[in-house]
Formats: sequence, structure tokens, C-alpha cells
Amino acid sequence: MSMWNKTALAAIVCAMLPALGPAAAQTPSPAGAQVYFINLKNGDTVSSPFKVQFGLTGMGVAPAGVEKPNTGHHHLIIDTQLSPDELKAPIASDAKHVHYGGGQTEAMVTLPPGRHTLQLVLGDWSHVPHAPPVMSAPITVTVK
Ligand SMILES: [Cu+2]
Repeated sequence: MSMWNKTALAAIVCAMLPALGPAAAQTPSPAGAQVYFINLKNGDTVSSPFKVQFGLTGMGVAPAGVEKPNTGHHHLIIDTQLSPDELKAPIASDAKHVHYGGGQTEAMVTLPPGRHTLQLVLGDWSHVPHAPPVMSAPITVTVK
């Protein structure tokens, strides 16, 4: 490669870097990937603790820490939602953001009586939602 070519290549690479930005940290999701609740639907009434089954099509489940294309692990978002900024960063880990980093595809969930919103969001090996994000519609359930 001539000196001119190296200089030109360096200039092109430098010009591309700003465009990558924070999105470069996100793992792409394949077109059509969907996550959904298998055994619950909007408006259901349940007794706590209740089982939640996580459905996923178009991608596979892998434990947290395992970097493999077109995979992720489930997160249950309870009584809140992820902001646009939160959808580009590692998902918080607290009572409202539950990680199933072992690659679980179902869980028992304990919630106090009343109405609760639930949403599933897939995260990559490092807990960051994919781009575009793979997430279910939020549902509301009533705990007896
Ligand atoms: Cu996670």
C-alpha cells in the first residue's frame, strides 16, 4: 500500500469514528425478532407468586456474559418503563428491573396486591438492549 493510500485510509477511518458513537456499544437485533409473554395477557388477574413464561422468536437465549450473535437474556420491567437513554445502556438491576442472566425462560414473580405493569426487554451479554430494542408490549395484570 502506498503512503498516499495509508493517509487516505486513515482519514476515512477518522471520519467514520464520530458516526459510530454510543450506538456502537449496542448489539444489533435481527429483523422480526420478538419477545412476548406466553402465559399472561393484558388484563389478567393472578395470585402472587405467579409464573411468567418468556417467549422469544427470531433470536436465541444465552446467559449474561456470553457474547454470541442474535442472542440475549430476558429482563422483566415492573411498574416502570425504559427511557430512550435507558434503552441504550446496561439495564438497571433493582426491584423494578429484574435480570434473568442465567438464561431462564420463565420465573416465579412475587408482587403485592394491586395493578402492575409488566414488560419484557431482551438485553445482550452485557445487559444492554439491542438495536433496535427487542421488547414486548407492556401488559397490566391485577394481583389478587
Ligand atoms: Cu441483564
